Amino acid sequence: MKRALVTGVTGQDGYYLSKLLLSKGYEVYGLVRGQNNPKIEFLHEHLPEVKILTGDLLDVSSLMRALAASKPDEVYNLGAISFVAYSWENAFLTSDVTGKGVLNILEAVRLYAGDKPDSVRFYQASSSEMFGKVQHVPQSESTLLWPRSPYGVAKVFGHYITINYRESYGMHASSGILFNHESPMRGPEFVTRKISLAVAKIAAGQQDRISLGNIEAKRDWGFAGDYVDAMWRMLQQDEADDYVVSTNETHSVREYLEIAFNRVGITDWEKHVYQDPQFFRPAEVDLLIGDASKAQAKLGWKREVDFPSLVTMMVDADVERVANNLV
Ligand code: NAP
Ligand code: F7E
Repeated sequence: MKRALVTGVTGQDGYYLSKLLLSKGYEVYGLVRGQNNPKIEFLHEHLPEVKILTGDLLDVSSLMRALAASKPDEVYNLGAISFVAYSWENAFLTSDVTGKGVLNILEAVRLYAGDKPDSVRFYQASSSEMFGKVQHVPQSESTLLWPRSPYGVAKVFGHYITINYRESYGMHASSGILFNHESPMRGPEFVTRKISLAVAKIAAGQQDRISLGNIEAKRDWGFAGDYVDAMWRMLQQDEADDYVVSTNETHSVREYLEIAFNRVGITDWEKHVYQDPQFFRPAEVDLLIGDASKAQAKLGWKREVDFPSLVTMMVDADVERVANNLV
């Protein structure tokens, strides 16, 4: 039985990855931060087989303890401050957690692995936000990075320190440059879930409008359940490497709105949408579209869920939650 340690287990991807690893027979350990994290209850209820370890990416000794307790074959570093808008207001914290946190866990794994540096396989959750002001369309593993937010800058550090540990110490450390991926488990601060939740409430007569920022922004949106499979595939390769994971399509927030409102039978949706300056960003990433041909060819990965199905899945899940008073 293989053993995996997952940081960020209380997040969207932590949920889908843990489910995938459990279905493959792994013993899964999840790192949870804080002395009384309310999300532990969710884990107990929905992922009872996950063994919870406490620790924080800011605290190397807690990471060493988590490694000693879990004795992992694979470490998936999903933990991060991941909300881009928040990263401008909390740039130091974001740099520490999303950037230096990667060094902390890499160093902990290196020390734990001792004279067998490649005995623990490591996955780093890199991001398409590193492409920022895109220098090439579509973006691939070799596209120049030009981050546009403190979050993006921190991810660039995490990305290169992962490559550096691979090259310096021979660690089996891979980096997945994942484009936006969403699901009904997405946090409500992200635009897709903010919209699906609002649409469900508007349809139920509980809310009249939604305030948004730049609805012309374009993203390459996929389904989180498909993307965690790519993470796992990366760590099954003989050689560690870096891979772009994306759908190779781009859609605007406006298109997302259109499909989401149509799903609940609202066609004159524009009257429900207001633009609010507080949701505009100091520097925007206008367009993201990935080229995942390397992941498709080398990992045999492909996405299963297309954009309209993703929007529909998210709206339907929130309609059901609203009907059952769960949100
Ligand atoms: P998420 O839902 O925001 O989850 C982030 C996780 O990080 C949470 O479990 C959070 O714990 C944990 N965390 C925050 N600070 C921490 C700390 N100091 N020590 C340990 N854990 C900490 O993010 P996600 O969407 O699942 O994304 C997973 C990873 O992929 C992140 O690194 C994100 O930056 C990256 N990524 C995401 C996307 C995407 O579209 N979803 C795309 C590219 C890359 P709490 O629950 O306690 O806050
Ligand atoms: O914004 C625009 C916003 O916050 C998407 C994270 O998982 O993916 C995510 O980062 C777009 C942006 O995600 C609102 O300006 C308009 O252009 O859902 P988001 P993100 O910033 O793309 C990457 C790959 C990650 O790595 C990150 O961790 O939507 N937008 N109006 C809005 N965005 C939000 N949140 N709220 C609005 O009201």
